Amino acid sequence: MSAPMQDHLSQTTLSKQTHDTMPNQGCFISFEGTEGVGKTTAIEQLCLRLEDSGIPYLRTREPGGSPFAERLREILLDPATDINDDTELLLLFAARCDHLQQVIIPALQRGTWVICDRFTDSTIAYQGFGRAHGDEAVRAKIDALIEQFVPQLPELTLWLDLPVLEGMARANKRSAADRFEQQATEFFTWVHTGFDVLATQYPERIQRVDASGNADEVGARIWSTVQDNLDIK
Ligand code: Z5A
Repeated sequence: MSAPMQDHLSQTTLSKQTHDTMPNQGCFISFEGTEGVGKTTAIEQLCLRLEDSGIPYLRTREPGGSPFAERLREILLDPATDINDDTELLLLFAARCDHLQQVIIPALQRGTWVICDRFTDSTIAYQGFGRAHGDEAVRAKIDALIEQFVPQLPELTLWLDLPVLEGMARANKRSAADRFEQQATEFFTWVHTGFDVLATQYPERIQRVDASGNADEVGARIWSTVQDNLDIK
């Protein structure tokens, strides 16, 4: 399970940040994938590399990342929460709206990189595909919410791709399952399809990273993908 937001403001300047899309802004990177693919582990490794490169970063997660959104996270993940799919979707966007306004946008504006464990692609994959099996009307609802309430999308999304059962086997070694983790394998197979569809739809932003192999191998693949896509030396 990923850590709540951690602000790491390096003492060094942004001089090593050479990405040229928004030179005065921090980069926004999201991590995506089905359950247990190793996002938390991979994010820890990326943060160490950013630190070595003198890049100030903020590590955060969804749902959550701001005090109010963390309260919604507790509700969303609680197995005792009994809500319908629309309510779940709106709570996720309420959390996201607060997270963006209170945490993500201010950080990017002060030149801090934001490393976010899950973002809007998870909503399309989990709510749009896991829950609704790719139903176009549900996808349209999610796209409309993104259009209305998400002024900033990640510049780079790292999709850690692993066969669903391998991810579940990694995750099952841990503590009790939350409300999402209790879903059947079929749910996560749909979620995986959702990420696959998104990677095809947004090939510039979403980079698929092979999440098989040990943590160091995955970490090295991620660093080289970040370097290639954001022009870090
Ligand atoms: N959700 C949603 O439905 N809609 C949305 O819009 C958003 C989220 C934003 C958040 O749960 C849930 O919210 C999520 C989707 C839903 N539910 N699910 N499932 P979360 O943040 O608590 O959980 P998660 O995002 O799924 O992450 P996770 O299950 O904690 O997994 P992970 O962070 O990807 O993996 P990890 O903790 O780094 O690693 C899992 C285990 O594998 C751990 O024991 C590691 O030591 C081990 N590991 C890691 N890497 C490796 C390698 N390379 N080899 C072997 N073992 C490894």
